[in-house]
Amino acid sequence: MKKKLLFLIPLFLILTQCKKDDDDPEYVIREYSEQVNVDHQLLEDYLRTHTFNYEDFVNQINVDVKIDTLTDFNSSRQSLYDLANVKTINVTDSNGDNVSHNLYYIIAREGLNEKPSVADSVYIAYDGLLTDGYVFDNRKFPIWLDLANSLEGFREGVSELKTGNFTENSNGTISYTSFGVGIFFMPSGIGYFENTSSGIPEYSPLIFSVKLMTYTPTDHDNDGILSIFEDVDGDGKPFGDDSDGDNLWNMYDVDDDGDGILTINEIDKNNDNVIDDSNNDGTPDYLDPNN
Ligand SMILES: [Ca+2]
Ligand SMILES: [Ca+2]
Ligand SMILES: [Ca+2]
Ligand SMILES: [Ca+2]
Repeated sequence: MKKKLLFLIPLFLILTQCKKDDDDPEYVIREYSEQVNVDHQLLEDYLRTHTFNYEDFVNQINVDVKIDTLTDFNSSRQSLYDLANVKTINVTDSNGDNVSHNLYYIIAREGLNEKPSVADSVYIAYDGLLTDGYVFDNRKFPIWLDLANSLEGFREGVSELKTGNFTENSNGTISYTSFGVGIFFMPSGIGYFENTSSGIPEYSPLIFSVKLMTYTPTDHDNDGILSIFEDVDGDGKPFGDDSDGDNLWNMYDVDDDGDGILTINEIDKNNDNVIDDSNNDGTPDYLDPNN
């Protein structure tokens, strides 16, 4: 275990040295295919050499995720690597190739109720840290975040959690219980990649622990179709889907087929609560420029 922990140090130095390339006018952004293997190695070394307070999540109390190094004194504990699931996410390289990225994730507590979609707004408390332990963001009290505008690794992780229960207290505040808690470990390609952000160096793998209090199904363009259902190609994500080719994704486009009739006025003209498909060709009217 100790040997692997030492391996983290030289690898981090390599990353820091590469950062100096910033001053070089010839600086070229790395390819995802090149960076992803470095990041996977760094993350897997981290996962194998760390653990967390998983016992605390067996009952339903409100506890924080505490990540700790595995040492000779606690080596019988399960490592993060033992506990992690992997979700693969494709990112397109400059030559058009799909590069598979691993989102390593641990569901510390599943939660009880619904999962948000990757395009919904979530009410969450979270910590964000680097593999060297530096905490770059900390939200002890929950805030609303739009997953559609969040890092890909972040929204793919948070959408694996379920909400819990809430009760309104006599003073008007709300208490949340039994909500989902997760820990997400992402290579930089589904994080900030070459960008720096509040103390995060470029090409940094990121770690987030997240508590999901509640969420709101979100319709970004208010056209009557929830953003997650504006996923025309059916890949589970509405990002990049653009039926009329006007460079405005359907989730932000109030006239999805570009026929001059607003989607909201085309969905259900006869008010029977069924989405209209006048010519029965399988394409609903709001996506069919000829209807
Ligand atoms: Ca919509
Ligand atoms: Ca469009
Ligand atoms: Ca739309
Ligand atoms: Ca239309």
